[in-house]
Amino acid sequence: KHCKLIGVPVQEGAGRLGCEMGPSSLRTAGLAAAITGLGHRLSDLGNLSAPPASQVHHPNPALKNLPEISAWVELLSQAAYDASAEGMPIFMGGDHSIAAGTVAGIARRAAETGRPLFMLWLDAHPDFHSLESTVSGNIHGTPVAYLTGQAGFGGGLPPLRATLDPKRVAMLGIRSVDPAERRALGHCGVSVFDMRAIDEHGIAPLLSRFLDRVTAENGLLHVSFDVDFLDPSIAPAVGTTVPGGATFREAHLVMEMLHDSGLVSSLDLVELNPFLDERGRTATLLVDLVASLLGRRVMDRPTWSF
Ligand code: DIR
Ligand code: MN
Ligand code: MN
Ligand code: MN
Repeated sequence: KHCKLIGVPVQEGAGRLGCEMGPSSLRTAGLAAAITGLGHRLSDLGNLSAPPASQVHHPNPALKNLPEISAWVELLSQAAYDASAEGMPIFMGGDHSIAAGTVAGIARRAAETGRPLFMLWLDAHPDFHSLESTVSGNIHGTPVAYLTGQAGFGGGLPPLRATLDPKRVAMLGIRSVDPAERRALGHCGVSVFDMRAIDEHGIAPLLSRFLDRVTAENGLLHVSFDVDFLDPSIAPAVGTTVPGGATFREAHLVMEMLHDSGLVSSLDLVELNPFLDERGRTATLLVDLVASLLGRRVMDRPTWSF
């Protein structure tokens, strides 16, 4: 594989400062060496620079930093489109608002290649607010609604060249949903595997079902990984911790299964807030999870003879 690291130092979409240090922290934790150590080719394309804010006005006065985020989304959409011509882009956020741009560009690329794009959203939150329904005003709570073409983004975020079919989106790890998100998700076609579903069925069967669909349709798969997917006890460096998240083993299993599927064509690593980290602990865990996604394993299976 040819992996392309792209740093996206955005923090204006989150409720607190610090995510702009995410790319540095991931580099310091050894992301590049972990990837090349597995035999992959790596290009670190550096960090993108903040574009000038867009001229946008939206009637919702609660929205924070919309002109800045709108400009980032425009820039990222083009950057992701360009990077996805060849190889596997890995977008190092930055808060989750960056997915509005990265996935928009990937979706445009996928539409041109004629292959359906699927998305796996690993997060405590569905990020399914519109610019009208958000209560916090933090735009990192809105990208999935935007990308799937829901109403309520006109005049705020740039028009999409290609939308993502909500029936091709699966969310895993969900455990904090605002009332407006719950209503919108109820009838839109997105598969929401919340923590209860994981507890009742196990994470592997749920993920398998989704991956089988992607395989059957010869799809591309974008994975958007929010640090708060993980339980705060193993990943404290995120601004919006929610108890009861994915365990260390569940997270690695997801990544190992994604590797074995051979389906992942692009990745976001978002919401890492190094200011809240404990000596790089969360960044190091993310590096190890990416390694699992790219083929690190304990043994080459099967090794059982009885
Ligand atoms: C909340 C939190 N739903 C909001 N969202 C977060 O601000 O709209 N998403 N933290 O990852
Ligand atoms: Mn998120
Ligand atoms: Mn989240
Ligand atoms: Mn949010």
